[in-house]
Amino acid sequence: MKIGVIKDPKQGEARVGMTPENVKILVEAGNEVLVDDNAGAGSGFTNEQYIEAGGKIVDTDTAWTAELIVKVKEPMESEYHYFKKGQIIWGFLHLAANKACVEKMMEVGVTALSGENISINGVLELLKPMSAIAGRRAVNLGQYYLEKQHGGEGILLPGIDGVEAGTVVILGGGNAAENSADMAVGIGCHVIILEVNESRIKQLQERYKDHNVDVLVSNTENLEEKIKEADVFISTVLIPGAKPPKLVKEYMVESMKPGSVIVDIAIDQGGTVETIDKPTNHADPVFTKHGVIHYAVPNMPGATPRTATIALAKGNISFLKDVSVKGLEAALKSDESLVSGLSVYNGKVVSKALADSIDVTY
Ligand code: PYR
Repeated sequence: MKIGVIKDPKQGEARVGMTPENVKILVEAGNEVLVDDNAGAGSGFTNEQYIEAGGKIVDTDTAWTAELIVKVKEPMESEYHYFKKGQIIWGFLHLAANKACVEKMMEVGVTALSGENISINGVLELLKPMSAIAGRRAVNLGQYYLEKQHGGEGILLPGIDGVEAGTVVILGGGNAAENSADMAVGIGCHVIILEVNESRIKQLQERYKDHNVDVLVSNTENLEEKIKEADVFISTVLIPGAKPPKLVKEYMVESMKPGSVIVDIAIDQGGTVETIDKPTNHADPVFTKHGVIHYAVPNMPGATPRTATIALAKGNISFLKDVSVKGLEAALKSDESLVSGLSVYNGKVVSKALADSIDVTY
């Protein structure tokens, strides 16, 4: 199969969907791999390394002629004209937040494989390392924007002897949340986690029992109460394949401390905070509303591309190999996990969560 590795045009996106090592695996399996010029540069992989691995360096137009397109993020509007019938597009596509892209995919008849929805034994294995990066970065970003010169409250999150530490409130108790909590605990913050699932609450309570962490049931009352205590508020709510609800209402944001910081990790799926109308980007990542700094960048791991590319390439290679060697239909028949990532099939939306989120035919 002809595979195209695209240099992702999303602002601040320096990751790439394939390392030279993965190109070698796919070439040895009988594929032709077209690598967009300098696609790996942002992640520290040179054209020469891809050539040595058996790839061909081409321009963007040529890379997009491939049957299997490997991206990092959803196609941008500037890329829609490349779509062709029967093409397979792979990436962290977050289509529930990208209706225009889905409509174009339906019109042209492409297939979309959304890596973030791939579930292996109930675990979103490909999303997991990216959530970990976003979760860890969220605490660092919180600290950065809390500084006075960045418009923040002017507090040092870990505190110092005799002066109390800051409070990090985390909405949701999944993988991103756990990574944020680990970071916040590691630097000595007071952490509050709001989670809906009872057995998960118990797990988190056990995990953090020796630390300054409160794990509480996530409901409106607790959210209203605890958001007021937050120096940094991190939203990690995820409903696979779907838009999450706007749980954080404007009046809750208004009740927050002036100069506190919101990091909405959930913004890639549409966001959970009423005061965030649209995503920001790495070049202009924050805005202030009601005195609260909002960070809403949807591709947070794009800022640490070396780490993130190595992790995502480790996750996607077995799927890309299967699709390219067996063909899409056979690969889907033999692997339920791959099916969980299928959002659009030859122009038809096949994910109910996606169809419901953006109101298209299922
Ligand atoms: C990202 O890493 O940007 C995803 O969308 C998962």
